[in-house]
Amino acid sequence: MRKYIIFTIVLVMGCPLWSEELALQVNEGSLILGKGYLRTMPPGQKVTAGFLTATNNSNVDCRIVSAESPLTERIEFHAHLHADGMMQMRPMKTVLVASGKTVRFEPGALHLMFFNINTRLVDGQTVPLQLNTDNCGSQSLILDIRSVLRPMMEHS
Ligand SMILES: [Cu+2]
Repeated sequence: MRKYIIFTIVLVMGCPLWSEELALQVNEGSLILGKGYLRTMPPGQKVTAGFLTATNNSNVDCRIVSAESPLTERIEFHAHLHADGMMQMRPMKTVLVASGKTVRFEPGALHLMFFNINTRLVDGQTVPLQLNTDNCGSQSLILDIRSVLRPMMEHS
């Protein structure tokens, strides 16, 4: 352990560029999550989609690397693609939220896919979600559960 620390100090002192980069390192809590919700599932289905916005208020780019929820052990990031006239979903390993930018997970576009759900999702209830990132720490938010039958509300 001590060896590792000394090695790190030498590295930092020996390389001005590297230490500048360290000074730019951001505090956790620089990724702001909002407008989170999860769709209820039609009977018999165990898969559903979740949506939210993620704003990176830090001065470094951040990648969302994983998502956790008590609802399931398997949450993926999916992008929608139009290929050969077909709508396809493509899993993404990570989602980049560039410095100063907002990424929207929304219907028909980038979304969170929840698999193997064994609980019934009830409109009006909530479910916690945590997103883990490389440079922006881990952030949590509460997802509202919304019925697929409820009319979509437009936000101004
Ligand atoms: Cu999907």
